[in-house]
Amino acid sequence: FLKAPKTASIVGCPFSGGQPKLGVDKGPIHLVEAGLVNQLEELGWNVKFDGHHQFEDIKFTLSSSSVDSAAPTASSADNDTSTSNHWDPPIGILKNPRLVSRVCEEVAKVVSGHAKKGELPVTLGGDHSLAMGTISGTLDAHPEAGVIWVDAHADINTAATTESGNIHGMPVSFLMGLDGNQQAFSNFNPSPSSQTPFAWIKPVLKPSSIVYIGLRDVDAGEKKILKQNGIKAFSMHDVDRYGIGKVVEMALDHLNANNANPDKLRPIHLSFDVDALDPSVAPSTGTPVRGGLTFREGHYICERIWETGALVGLDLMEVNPSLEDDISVKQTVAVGCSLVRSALGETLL
Ligand code: NNH
Ligand code: MN
Ligand code: MN
Ligand code: MN
Repeated sequence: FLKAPKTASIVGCPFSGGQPKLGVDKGPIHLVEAGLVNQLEELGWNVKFDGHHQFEDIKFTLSSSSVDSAAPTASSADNDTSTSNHWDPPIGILKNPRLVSRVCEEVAKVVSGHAKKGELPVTLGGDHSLAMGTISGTLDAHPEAGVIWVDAHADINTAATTESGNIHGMPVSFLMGLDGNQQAFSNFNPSPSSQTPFAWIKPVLKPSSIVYIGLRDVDAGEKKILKQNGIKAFSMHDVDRYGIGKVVEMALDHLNANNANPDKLRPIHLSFDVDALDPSVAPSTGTPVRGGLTFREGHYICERIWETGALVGLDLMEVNPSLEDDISVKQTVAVGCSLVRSALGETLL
């Protein structure tokens, strides 16, 4: 008999508010224009894609409602749009907190909606702050899911440790409800028309429910957080020592050892920051760090996770088509599509 094809829902998120470089919002548009939808259909997927999500209405609502009273209002000239809007001034040093929060809240609803229908949400970024939305959405639909976070960076800074104030370096701390954030927002006074940014997030991601692969640029404050919380992380050093095959087995074992239901494989959300790859493989990204994953190592991770049959959510983040030359952009976009195909079952033979 014929098995009905599985459905993948593409969630295109042209959003760059979690970091200062323009262009990362064009990532999803380039990935789709490169033919991703067709490519997944050719793998046998039923692909749902009804256009990229527009966050303009969120911007409009925020900009037309008054700014929260506790926020500093003396902020910057109006022409300085790259860092902050007068309607979304920094909280502490966190940039665009209201916008990032509202966008992620919307993404969480979309992802959870798709996942609850039994579809596989494939979110295309956009910057990695979006993972607050995607992982909240996945955990809403699959509370027992574990996360594999592939990145050069740990993205676990809190409001107390971040040096940049870029929220794409912080999503994991909000998903875990770490202390440094509670404190920073505890004396924040939202206006009647708004709520405290990120208060909507249910901090249900347990430290034992995430594993990192590919780390090589982790801030001092983040190293402390990883140690204090006993979070499993495989750096590039570990990839060199054990090889990618062993590293992925150890990552899967770790998640499944912490499974509430030991007879069942744990559902997996894969959050892939393209900067995990070496800049020679994926040059067009905002914060490239040398010494990254090879083309094959990146693809192996995706293939092996697909092979488990446990994938319930996928993010491909931080492709920035405005950075580097045309050839680099093409290469990065092509690699992005190819990682998604691998995670959705493209086999070599
Ligand atoms: N750790 C730095 C920060 O918090 C860099 C984060 N940049 C990323 N993360 N691209 O994936 O700002
Ligand atoms: Mn949709
Ligand atoms: Mn990241
Ligand atoms: Mn990164």
